[in-house]
Amino acid sequence: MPSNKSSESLFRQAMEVIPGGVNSPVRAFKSVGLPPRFIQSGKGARITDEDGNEFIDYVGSWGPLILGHAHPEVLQALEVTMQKGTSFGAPTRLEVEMARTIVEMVPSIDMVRLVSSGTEAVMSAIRLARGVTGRDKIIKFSGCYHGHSDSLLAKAGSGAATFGIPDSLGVPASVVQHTVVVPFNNLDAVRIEIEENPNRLAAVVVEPVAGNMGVAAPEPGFLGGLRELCTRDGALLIFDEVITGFRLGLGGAQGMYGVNPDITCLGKIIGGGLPVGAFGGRKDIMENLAPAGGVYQAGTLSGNPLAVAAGLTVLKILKRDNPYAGIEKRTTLLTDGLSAVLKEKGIAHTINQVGSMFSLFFHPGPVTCYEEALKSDREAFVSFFAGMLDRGIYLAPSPFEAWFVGAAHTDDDIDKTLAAARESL
Ligand code: KE4
Repeated sequence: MPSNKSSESLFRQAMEVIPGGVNSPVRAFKSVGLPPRFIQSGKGARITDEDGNEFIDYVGSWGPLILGHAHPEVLQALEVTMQKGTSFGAPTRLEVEMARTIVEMVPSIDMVRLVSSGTEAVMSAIRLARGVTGRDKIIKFSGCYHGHSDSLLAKAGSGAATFGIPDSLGVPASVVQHTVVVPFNNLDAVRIEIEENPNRLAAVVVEPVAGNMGVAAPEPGFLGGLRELCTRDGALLIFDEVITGFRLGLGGAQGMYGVNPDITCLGKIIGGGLPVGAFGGRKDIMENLAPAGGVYQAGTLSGNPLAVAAGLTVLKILKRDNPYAGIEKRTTLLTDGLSAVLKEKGIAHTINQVGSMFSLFFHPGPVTCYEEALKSDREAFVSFFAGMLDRGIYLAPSPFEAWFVGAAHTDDDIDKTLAAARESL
């Protein structure tokens, strides 16, 4: 068992001055019952913890690092940009270039607003949809996560009640009463909600490919059905592509499935590892945002030059090199290999893969929604996670997250990962 003395000592120190010892809950490794590893550095597909243990990294900072850690061109862009200063609170040329790049790469986006996180992007998109439609109600899907804004920290109300209840302390019931939560991939539930409450819906917000229940793909017709239902009812369709944007291809999930939302939320990859979020859509929608329109939204560090320089560089490389086919091929090598080992050992499992993101569920499957994902064997996951960590493979410390393969992962990394999996299962 590799030493983690420094990580354990840092975790004890952290617990004294940071709630739970971390700045984002999932990092605390609570659901796997282990102390978290404090990471000292990363390069390519590898990270090194404070005890000098090196890992092949399948978290990639939860998705942003599709090109790997410390990419030389990203670092170069940051070096050049930081020499000119780090933030001005004034418009810059870089923001125009980023907006034009996103508009050019995402056909459904005519205009885009940059923010500093995925949470901000989705929270602002909801407010915009409510401002444009004059309606309050929103529909989200259980197991889809859209950041921690109040309206979206809701779980399904009991029984037939078509309003959400708080999914966190501190969220007023009065806020989430406007949030209806239905199962992912359940188009009928959305249809019924709209038929029973016509012209009340401001928006449907969805991860077009779910990444936060583990990975779950949209069933055939689901996204197109949402598009149709929203158009008919005058509600806006919001795709939360914070994970899938520029992950599943240059066109994201909307490009992969050929369904255009009214508003797209982005984050992660477009920041290249620095804090960026964005939301964009048709001009007639986006021009309702202050100062052009009456929907207020703001941010001191929105469009920050360093974050934009990093993100722009990543988008330029993705456009130039288009690494998606190779990344997906390597991902399939990994998922096929994992499945073969699990079958050999007679372990019930389901692997849901879309492009370069996937999840392994210790459950015979299928897993098409959160309710099915919850049936997975948690103990099996915890034991697998620990075995992989001990063997130098760094996975998301939760069965309800995705593995991310990137351009920096090599065939040798895949072989090493499969060897570790064989010993860990
Ligand atoms: P942030 O505010 O964490 O930048 O983005 C929120 C968000 C929005 N939409 C989707 C689809 C997301 O996946 C996220 C954040 N993802 C989680 C993990 N899946 C971030 C990890 C964390 O919370 O520390």
